[in-house]
Amino acid sequence: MAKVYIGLGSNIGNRQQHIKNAIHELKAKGISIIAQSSLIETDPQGGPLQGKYLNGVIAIETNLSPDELLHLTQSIEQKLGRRHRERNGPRTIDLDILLYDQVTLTNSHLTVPHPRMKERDFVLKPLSEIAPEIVKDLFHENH
Ligand code: PH2
Ligand code: MG
Ligand code: MG
Repeated sequence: MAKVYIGLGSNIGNRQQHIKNAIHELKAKGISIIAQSSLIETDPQGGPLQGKYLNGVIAIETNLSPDELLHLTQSIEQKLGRRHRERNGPRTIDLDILLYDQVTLTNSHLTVPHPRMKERDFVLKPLSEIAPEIVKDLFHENH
């Protein structure tokens, strides 16, 4: 089983409900949720003028490959009504694969670890709540 950290974000409609629904959908697909951060309200970073986000991070265990998991998270985003694909624009629900075990990979759809996670307090804060050692290690890669 791979241990995977997923970032959750929403800034349209009932943000908390969208995040709850996303977690529900993951469980319904056989994904075990092993840790869940609190949800924090954050100012939008980048993109157009848009509303505040609710953000959180979960840890899951899965036998899905990174690409299979990406396929699942994208299908959940669609099912929960995500339509707008504007870069950094407002979204009903965003599910980002942050870390997948120790895997590093880049293909045409996916880069792991998430390339911008280290610059994003809205990821680091909830991640440090459930995995403080990982956040420490992210900034001490040479040790
Ligand atoms: N996601 C983005 C762009 N900007 N800002 C906040 N606060 N939270 C997000 O989840 C977020 C963002 C692109 O996915
Ligand atoms: Mg994102
Ligand atoms: Mg995304």
